Amino acid sequence: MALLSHLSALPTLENDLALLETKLENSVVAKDPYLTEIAKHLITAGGKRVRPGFTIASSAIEQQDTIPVAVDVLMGGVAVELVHLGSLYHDDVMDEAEIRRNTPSVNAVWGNHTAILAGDFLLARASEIAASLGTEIAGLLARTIGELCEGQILELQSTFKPSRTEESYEQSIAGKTASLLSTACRIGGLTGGLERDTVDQLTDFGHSYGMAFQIVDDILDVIATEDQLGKPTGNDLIEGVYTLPVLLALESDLGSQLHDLLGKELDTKSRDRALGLIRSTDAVEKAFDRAQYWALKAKASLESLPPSPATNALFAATNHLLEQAHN
Ligand code: GRG
Repeated sequence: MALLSHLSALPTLENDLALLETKLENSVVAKDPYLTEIAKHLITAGGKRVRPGFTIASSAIEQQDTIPVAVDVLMGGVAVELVHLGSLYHDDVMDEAEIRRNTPSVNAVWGNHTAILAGDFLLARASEIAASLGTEIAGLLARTIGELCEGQILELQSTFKPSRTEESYEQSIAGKTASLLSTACRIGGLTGGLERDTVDQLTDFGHSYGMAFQIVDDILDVIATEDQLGKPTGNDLIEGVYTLPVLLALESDLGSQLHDLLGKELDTKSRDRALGLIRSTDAVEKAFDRAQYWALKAKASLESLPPSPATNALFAATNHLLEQAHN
């Protein structure tokens, strides 16, 4: 899915993202061309650039006319995308993932040790850029990296546990996903020189959008095809990560049948049975309602912002998110 389908209401974005792309690639050049190649691997493999797109759009919410994007805004976007990339390098090692962005993962090509170090290198470059944007942004990005780790550790603690609570799930996705989307928007507001109240509204928007974004991602893991996902359907189930639709199905009439299948490694047949059970309950519908709750909250945060092409783009991106899970 192209980013422009998220933020197409902002006509300047395509050009701004092209500028960002060059800065992103330049930001990971190392002394050693071998490390540069590894650090560029997932950048050149694609990705939607949702987070830098939100940084740029957030910085522009008071602009009615076409104004060239400021370098600090672009570099803020580069820093958030580098943190996202670093987390993907580490996540793929943890999941032993073979494919990312439809390309062999870094760990699959160069092995786990190199993938971890290259991920660290991306985080280091993100931190250096954040420091050049001032102490507030440096502190914010450092805190966000910590929140990603906290969210991921919480998820790890509940793998293969059908007793995982919905509260624990929400806390985990707030850390591993919503915190970076929230920070992407906040950095856009800060580098765009916006008023504190506006920056806070954008931060809240990013958090709520991020919550909806991860719930939709988790719904798709249950309902989408392997072709659409680029990985096996029910991959989270296989890895023992019981997401919201699974937890809600466990509370249903079919919950005890599902419970009997979970808590251990699944072969393809059991995975398909579990998916069949989940799909035959109202769990997906209920999870969608939860995504909708967060999407409405996200849009409520935008209500008091000035109407502009960028504000409209953030509204449209939120609506687009829900359409994905409702088809
Ligand atoms: C070292 C920063 C750091 C973190 C360590 C591994 C880890 C802790 C966190 C993992 C967090 C993670 C992978 C969350 C999933 C977030 C998510 C929904 C990713 C997919 O985002 P998209 O759809 O992907 O924006 P593209 O490829 O389009 O960029």
